Amino acid sequence: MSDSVESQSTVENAKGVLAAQTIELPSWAFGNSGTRFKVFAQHGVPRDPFEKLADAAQVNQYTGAAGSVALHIPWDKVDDYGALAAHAADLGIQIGTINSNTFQDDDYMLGSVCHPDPAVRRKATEHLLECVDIMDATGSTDLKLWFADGTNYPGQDSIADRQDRLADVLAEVYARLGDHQRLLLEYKLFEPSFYTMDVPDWGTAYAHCLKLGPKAQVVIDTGHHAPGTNIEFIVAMLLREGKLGGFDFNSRFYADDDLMVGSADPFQLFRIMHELALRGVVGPDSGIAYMLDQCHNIEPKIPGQIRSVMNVQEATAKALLVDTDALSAAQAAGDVLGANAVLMDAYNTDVRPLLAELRAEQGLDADPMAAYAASGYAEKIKADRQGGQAAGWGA
Ligand code: RM4
Ligand code: MN
Repeated sequence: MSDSVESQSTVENAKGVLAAQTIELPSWAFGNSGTRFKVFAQHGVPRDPFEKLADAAQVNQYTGAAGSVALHIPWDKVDDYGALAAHAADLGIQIGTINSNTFQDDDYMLGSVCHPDPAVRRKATEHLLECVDIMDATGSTDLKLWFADGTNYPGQDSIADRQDRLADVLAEVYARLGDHQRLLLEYKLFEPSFYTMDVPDWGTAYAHCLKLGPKAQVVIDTGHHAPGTNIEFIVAMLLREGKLGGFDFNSRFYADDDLMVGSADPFQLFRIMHELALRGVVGPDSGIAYMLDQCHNIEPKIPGQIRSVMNVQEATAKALLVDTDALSAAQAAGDVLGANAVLMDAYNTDVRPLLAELRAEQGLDADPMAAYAASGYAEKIKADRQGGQAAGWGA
């Protein structure tokens, strides 16, 4: 970084944006998880949603940037959601997005909201409406819908009819939303359905959201695309149309790997954050929900989440350091190499000292990973959480 006055103000601006940035954590990241081959149980994992929130609060304590937690229903079902929200507040965090789950019931073998049997569609719809009831109780504003629906074989069901069924259910759920609540529709290219997914891409999600109205927006899960997909283009398009509701951040090498965001392709994460930084929509007032959707199958979970938050912060910091005046000038002049160099200069900046400085200014430890490791919390939960049923993907 040069010492020029301009770059100093760029750095100060970046710090201001970074200080306000928040990244929502997924409750399920703290429970046991694995692949279809094996779930490796870890010691000290939470046994209920209250303990998941306690672990999430640790991530917030050391990063200062993770003040809310997304719930997954029914994995995080409790008798008293008001008590759960109060517990979150006691921990200095809050409950964020409510994620529905219509993929773990025998009835859903041929789909949920797109199922050919109206009784199954009704059951799925009731679940989605229940999720809105939970939002009312927790104060959550966002309902995130991801559907495993689809088909495995050509001819199995009517592609078009399934879209009609989907649209009907979405309309019913949309009508149930309060004024301050949103419906966020997530797409996924494939898996668990292999021939067609009913919401396979951003175009399908966008078309449904457009028809539903302003409270319906699209969620980009970074792991849900074909290899090589230009995700930042999708970001730019949805932003342009006012339909970008949020992100499920994670990394993928091959399919929906759910690895730590920024681990597989930090340059892709930077390119995504660049599109957002350019339009000034990185902060909590942007109306874009920045969430992680990850599973820590072999690494410890709390540090895995801390590292992920730091990875997002680093990509954001680099994006905020792009010299936008120089970039615009190079673009206007048709200076291909110059424009690319402006971007790469920012990407190649080591922003770790800047973030360490910011944390110190915020009263945080400059090194969140080391501070958490030294805190003794990991040892404490291993000792304390004896007995009971460890929470897991699906519980
Ligand atoms: C799905 C999708 C959803 C997530 C579930 C666990 O693939 O990404 O967002 O809630 O997995
Ligand atoms: Mn997701």
